Amino acid sequence: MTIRIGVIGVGMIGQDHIRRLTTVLAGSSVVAVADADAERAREVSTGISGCVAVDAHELIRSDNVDAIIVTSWGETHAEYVLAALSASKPVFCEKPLATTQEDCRRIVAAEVAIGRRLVQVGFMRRYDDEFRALHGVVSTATIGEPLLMHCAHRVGSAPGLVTAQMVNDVAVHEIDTIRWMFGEEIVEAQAFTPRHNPNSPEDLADPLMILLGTESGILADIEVSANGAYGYDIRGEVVAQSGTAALPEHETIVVKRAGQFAGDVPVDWRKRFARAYDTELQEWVDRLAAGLDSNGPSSWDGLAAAATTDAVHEALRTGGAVAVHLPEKPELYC
Ligand code: NAD
Ligand code: ISE
Repeated sequence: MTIRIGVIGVGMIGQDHIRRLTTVLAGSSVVAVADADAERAREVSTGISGCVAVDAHELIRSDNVDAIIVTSWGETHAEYVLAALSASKPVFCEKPLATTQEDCRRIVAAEVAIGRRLVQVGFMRRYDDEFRALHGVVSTATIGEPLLMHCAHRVGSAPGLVTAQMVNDVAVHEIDTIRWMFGEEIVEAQAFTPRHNPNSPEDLADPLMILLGTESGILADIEVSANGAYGYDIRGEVVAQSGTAALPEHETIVVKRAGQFAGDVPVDWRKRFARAYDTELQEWVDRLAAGLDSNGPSSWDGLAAAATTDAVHEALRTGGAVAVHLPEKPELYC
């Protein structure tokens, strides 16, 4: 069975996902696209055989669309995910699930009312070979009880980025990674703005340091840098009772010559996580084709991430430690 997919939001990642669905992965076709920029939607549709450009809500309701991918701006995700749930259709939503905790709670409530896991959130690190290997070391207790995690999310340059996005769009990946790595909720957040990077606009909190505490007392720090200038660098190291485990340099050939060594740093997320995005979407399509609901990052994971980003924002405002508040976890996500 071929899954007929409609994509809402055909900017950078929307087009990248369409490329992988139509040229790399198996089992699906892209039959409709929508974008607030109708001309962009039309242009993208002309490059895909059998694809039409339509209004987003028409796309969701269409009998020709089996499943939906939402890759529009974060503020618009909740509207489309809720509409997909009203139509009882599976929906893959890029992160963040929604930009407010209230919207995430509405999505969780709608999904729980249906009683099926129809929503998957695009936390693709869970599909990355290197993050999976790190998770394997931690979950098999090879290095004993985990105590600390150091994370860095360094972006070479991010024109137009604002401080709220440093948290909701950038650090949100590490927030999900930390919950997934240790299988625990985050219960407390602090945030620090150290000496400002002169490469960045004055009103951007760059770099930003976030400290998160988990239920069992593991402490995780996240460095978020938006204008590090040297490339896209994602780092993660777990410190445990009897050893440490860290992500390697990503897929680089190390060249040694003239008394020095060198390798490539990826330019951005498209190169660093290319295989993870492939795996994430192929597994999603395969489960739908087999008549199975999603088993990937859920609406609950989206809500837990939003509760943590809210706490980080409050920590930035108040300068103190802020508790993360979550409702009781519904059975659907246990
Ligand atoms: P983008 O600006 O390149 O593209 C977004 C597109 O959405 C644009 O074409 C815009 O016109 C369209 N859009 C805006 N409002 C809309 C609406 N109401 N209805 C329909 N279309 C609308 O942004 P992007 O970099 O592609 O990011 C899109 C989303 O994907 C964001 O939520 C972002 O956080 C997420 N993202 C995730 C990853 C990842 O690593 N998982 C990477 C990049 C982006
Ligand atoms: C982007 O939206 C992503 O999600 C990328 O994975 C992230 O690394 C980047 O910083 C964000 O802007």
